[in-house]
Amino acid sequence: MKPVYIMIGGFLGAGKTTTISQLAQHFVGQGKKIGIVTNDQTTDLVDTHNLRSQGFNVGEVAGSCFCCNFDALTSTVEGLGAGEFPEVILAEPVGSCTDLVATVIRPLTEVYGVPLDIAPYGVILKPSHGLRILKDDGPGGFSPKANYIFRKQIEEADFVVINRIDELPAADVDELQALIEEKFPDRPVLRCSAKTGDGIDNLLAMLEQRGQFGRRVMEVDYDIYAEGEAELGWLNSQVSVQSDKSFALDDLLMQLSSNLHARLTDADAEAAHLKVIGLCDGSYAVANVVSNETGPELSLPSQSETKSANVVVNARVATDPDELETIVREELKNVAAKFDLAYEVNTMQSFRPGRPVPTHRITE
Ligand SMILES: Nc1nc2c(ncn2[C@@H]2O[C@H](COP(=O)(O)OP(=O)(O)OP(=O)(O)O)[C@@H](O)[C@H]2O)c(=O)[nH]1
Ligand SMILES: [Mg+2]
Repeated sequence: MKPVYIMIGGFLGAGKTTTISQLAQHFVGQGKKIGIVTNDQTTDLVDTHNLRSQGFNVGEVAGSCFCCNFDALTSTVEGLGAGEFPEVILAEPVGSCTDLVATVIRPLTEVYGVPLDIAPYGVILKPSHGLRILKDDGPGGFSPKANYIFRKQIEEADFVVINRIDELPAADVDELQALIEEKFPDRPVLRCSAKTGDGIDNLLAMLEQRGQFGRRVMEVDYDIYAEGEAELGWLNSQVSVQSDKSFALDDLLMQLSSNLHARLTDADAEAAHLKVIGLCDGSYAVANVVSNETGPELSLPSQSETKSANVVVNARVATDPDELETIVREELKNVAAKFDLAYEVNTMQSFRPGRPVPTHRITE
């Protein structure tokens, strides 16, 4: 049996990791060996910590995206099993990448020497920005160039998943579906909640289909793509905190996310995805901000009291990375003071991603 390769695309904060976790649980429940590949421009990935904390086998491509370091993707896939491939490989590309059919799926089929059973390529639509972007209703919080990436992601999809139906008004879901069908016809549209699991059965059925999939190569203006990516400032940091007294890990993460959200809103810097994970003694919590409008949420409470924790902050925000770093450093200081914590910033990287230069690009 060839290993099944499932790649789940979609914009920053769309719900890729949450969906992959649902899929992974399903396959593990079937007794299958799975492996997950995460991807980001630097190390210290909240997603990797999150999925590993759930007990999954995770390999990380850090330092460049799948498309620009195709060999890192394949070597990470090969490293997932001890000498043999997992039966199911779940891959999460960077949420600001597009052109993944030409630069990842086609090369996996046509260049990579190991035969894989490649599932249809699904892209998760992020409603908070999607509705505004697809309606051409103002800039949607981002610039037209970042919006270009959002649209291109949907254009190359074999199918589109409208996520977060647990909280979206039915009228919005209908409107989103109509917009996708109008602007990107011939792509099945699924409705799903990666959080509750609603609709995951339909997603699984879609992923089992085989046929004319992974073929939507498209024209991409790499100048616009590069500028759109660069407009989203990137920050990854890892901080250790400790105190003489116990503190509630969930409260700490929520306070930090709320402070950061308030600062970004004041600075008119739209969050594409801000995520914070706190890890302590076998327990962990995650807080996220997926748009300035929606604000912070504790997506995974730990209910832990602790005297020390490891906190990882990943942020993609439409702002200057130096300004983003200043905000994060100041709010770490403020929150540490409020919780009476000593803290140490172990790593802090902030930058604008460079121009994507794919290893392979197969458009024939
Ligand atoms: N209410 C609700 N929240 C969701 C759903 N899916 C994901 N989320 C939340 O949305 C946030 C982002 O989800 P992720 O799965 O981390 O998104 P992602 O696409 O992997 O994000 P990046 O890796 O940063 O691009 C988290 O707070 C999730 O808990 C959903 O179906 N319903
Ligand atoms: Mg993710």
